[in-house]
Amino acid sequence: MIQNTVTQLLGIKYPIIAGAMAWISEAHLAAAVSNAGGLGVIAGGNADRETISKELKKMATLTDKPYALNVMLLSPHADDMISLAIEHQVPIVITGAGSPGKYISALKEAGIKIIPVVPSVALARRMESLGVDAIIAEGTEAGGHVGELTTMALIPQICDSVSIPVIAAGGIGDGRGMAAAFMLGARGVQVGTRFLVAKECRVHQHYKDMIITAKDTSTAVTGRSTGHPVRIIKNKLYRQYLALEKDGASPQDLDKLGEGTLRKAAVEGDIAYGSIMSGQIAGLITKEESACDIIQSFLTGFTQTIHTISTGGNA
Ligand code: TUI
Repeated sequence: MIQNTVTQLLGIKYPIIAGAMAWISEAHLAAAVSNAGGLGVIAGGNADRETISKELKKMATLTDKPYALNVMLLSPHADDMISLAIEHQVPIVITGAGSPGKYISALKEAGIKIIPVVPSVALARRMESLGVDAIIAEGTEAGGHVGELTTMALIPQICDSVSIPVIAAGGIGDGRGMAAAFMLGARGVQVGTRFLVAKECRVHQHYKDMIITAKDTSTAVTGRSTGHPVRIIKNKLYRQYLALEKDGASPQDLDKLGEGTLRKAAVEGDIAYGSIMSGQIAGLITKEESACDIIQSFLTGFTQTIHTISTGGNA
């Protein structure tokens, strides 16, 4: 057990939170993470009310441990996701890709903890003033929709700017990364890419294989020019995107190329023309393991790293 402000706030054993991945983070993976002592998460993504309602019902049969619903605020179904969280008494709501401001009073009234993901100090401060319970500070190493700052630069600056607990995300794939994040002031980690290859993760096997065979330089960010930056593994779709961008395509045409492509990769296994969202840490990930083994290996690596440093040993 690691008991700190994050585990106490969330009622969990270990301060390890599953990163939400649209089309991927469903009840089986979420329950496996929660049952192993972390915080499992169901990704609302762009899904509709009925789809997520089913997942929440499933979740209630698979675990009695705390879990979170991630609400992607760019989704046209974001309002529905918040009302579902209240109806199903989801203990924690994590938000991404925007400000949860208009939902905070309703969530608080329902006794739901709220944790926004932020990519900058200004947003972290704004969220704290809105009364959120903690912050997930996500560096640009993360997969999917990302900000500009690295985890290394972002975490200490956010920790010095807010008084609520900070959870680090982006580029954290093992216990060493977790120890590094804690040294920068975080008291929890959010981990996405490593849980993509969990045995309980039902993403298409082709997607998992792309993570397992990825190297350090396999990912890139598209869409910085359109204002929708997304980190993916480089493939044919990526090269098509670059060619269009070079030809001076409009932001609308560029965004259109990406539509429906995450589903294509995650559900259909089209690794050539699907979006394989992944963090930069994919190069570190070499095998499929159970969610429980992933969490245990984080804890072993974390403890060993801190012990090695404090006793003057070498890595
Ligand atoms: O949300 C994410 N990562 C995601 S969402 C996603 S689904 C998607 N698919 C296609 C296009 C776009 C999204 C895939 N990956 N991470 C959390 C995150 N939130 N990163 C950055 C932010 C963020 C950005 C702006 C949070 C707040 C924010 O506020 C803007 C404002 O001024 O309110």
